[in-house]
Amino acid sequence: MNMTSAILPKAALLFSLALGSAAALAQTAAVKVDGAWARATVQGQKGTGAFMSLTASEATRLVGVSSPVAGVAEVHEMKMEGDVMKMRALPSLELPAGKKVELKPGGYHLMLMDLKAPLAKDSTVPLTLLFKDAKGVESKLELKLPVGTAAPGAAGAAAEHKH
Ligand SMILES: [Cu+2]
Repeated sequence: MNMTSAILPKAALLFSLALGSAAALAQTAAVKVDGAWARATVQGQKGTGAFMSLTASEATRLVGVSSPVAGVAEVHEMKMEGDVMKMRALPSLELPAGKKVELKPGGYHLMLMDLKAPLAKDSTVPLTLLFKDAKGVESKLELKLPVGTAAPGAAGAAAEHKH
C-alpha cells in the first residue's frame, strides 16, 4: 500500500504538466463518449486496453491518446490475419459525422503501455483524447475512465441477472 501512495503524487504531477502543455489548444472536441472503461491489471502487467464508443458531431479523426498512468499510449486496431489475431498502432482513427465508432475488445482500442502502476478494479484512470478535424484544427477531450474487468454495461447486465 505504501507503494501506491508513493506513485500517486508523481502521477498527479505528470498529469498537471500534460495539462499545462496542452493549454494552447483552444477548443474542446465535439465528440460524445459512451461506455468508456479501462481493463484492470495485475501487479507486474505493463499494458492494458481502454474502450469506449465515440460519436463525432462533425467529421474528425482521433490522432492521439495520453494518460499519466502510461508511459506510452496508442490508438490500436486488432484483427484476424489468417488464424492469428494481430494488433497494430494506427496513426489516426476516422470518426465520420454522426456515426458511432466502437472501441472494444477484439477491435479498435486504446492501448496503455509502460504502466507506472497496476490499474486497480473500481478505481479511475485519467485519459486525454486528441482529435484533429478536416481543417487540421486540434482539440482534446479529458476523460476519467472507470477501471474494471468488463465493460460497464456488461457488468450491469450480469449483476441484474442474479436477481
Ligand atoms: Cu493494442
